[in-house]
Amino acid sequence: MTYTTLLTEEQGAVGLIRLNRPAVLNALNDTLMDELGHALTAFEQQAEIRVIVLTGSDKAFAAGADIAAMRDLSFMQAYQTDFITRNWETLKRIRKPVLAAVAGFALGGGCELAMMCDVIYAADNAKFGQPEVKLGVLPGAGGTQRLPRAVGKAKAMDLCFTGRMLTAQEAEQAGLVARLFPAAELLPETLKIAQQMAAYPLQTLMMIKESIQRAYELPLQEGLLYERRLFQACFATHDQKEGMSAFLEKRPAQFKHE
Ligand code: DAK
Repeated sequence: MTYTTLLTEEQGAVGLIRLNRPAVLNALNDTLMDELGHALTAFEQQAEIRVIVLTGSDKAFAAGADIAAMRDLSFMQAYQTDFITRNWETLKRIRKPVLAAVAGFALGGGCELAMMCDVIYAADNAKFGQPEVKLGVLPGAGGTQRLPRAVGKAKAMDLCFTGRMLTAQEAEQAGLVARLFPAAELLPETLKIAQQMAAYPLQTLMMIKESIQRAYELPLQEGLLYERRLFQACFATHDQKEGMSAFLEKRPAQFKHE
């Protein structure tokens, strides 16, 4: 499928999606979000793909939702059409790991999109922020919910009240970003990490994702029980026998993702 706002490619078991609206710093409009949902779903359904990487350009991951497309909306249009909610939800339904590789601006909806991914790797020029207050709105795609969970209440309030940008270094220290790389190395390093993950059993990666996601939703005892049941389920897989046998036999594991 050819997209107008994205570039996609496959590198072995890794599916790479690049946001590609350079003239507007990858501002997120309806077409882009529709295409992103389509590309994510296609990789989700493709058995050979086990990890997905989402990135932008050197200058911007995404500078937010497209302000030109939003400005003239009435409340009734936004409400009745469920303004851009429908095509933002696809990412939440993806069960394979999705890694964000963020260089440059990740603002507003761009920051929220990165936070919807499972891990954020960032370039040292990355800038994160929720500047919606400057536009007379509040973050609308999870910024007030995911940001405090990632960086704590104090920084989240500070960022959302002032609209200031968090540097890459600050974002890493605050726990929003997992690892930082020099800008030129961001994508190669993220792809290397993705390949490393993709060599592990897909079903185990998916279970890890499901279980960590529940750490945000469930009381501790329920989360621990959920984790325990998934752990026990691993003993029904070929790859658990293979992984443990390979360790004991001092040889590399040959996982079959089953
Ligand atoms: N929308 C539309 N165009 C944008 C844009 C955006 N968010 N950001 C940048 N552009 C355009 C600029 O208008 C400019 O276009 P031309 O003038 O060349 O035609 C071009 O990209 C280059 O931008 P600049 O000339 O401004 O570049 P600078 O390097 O000087 O500045 C900047 C970069 C990122 C600091 C600046 O462009 C900026 O402040 N951009 C706006 C950032 C922002 O306010 N983002 C938040 C938008 S509100 C929801 C889902 C999502 C959302 C809400 C609800 N639901 C699921 C319900 C999200 C809302 C938002 O994200």
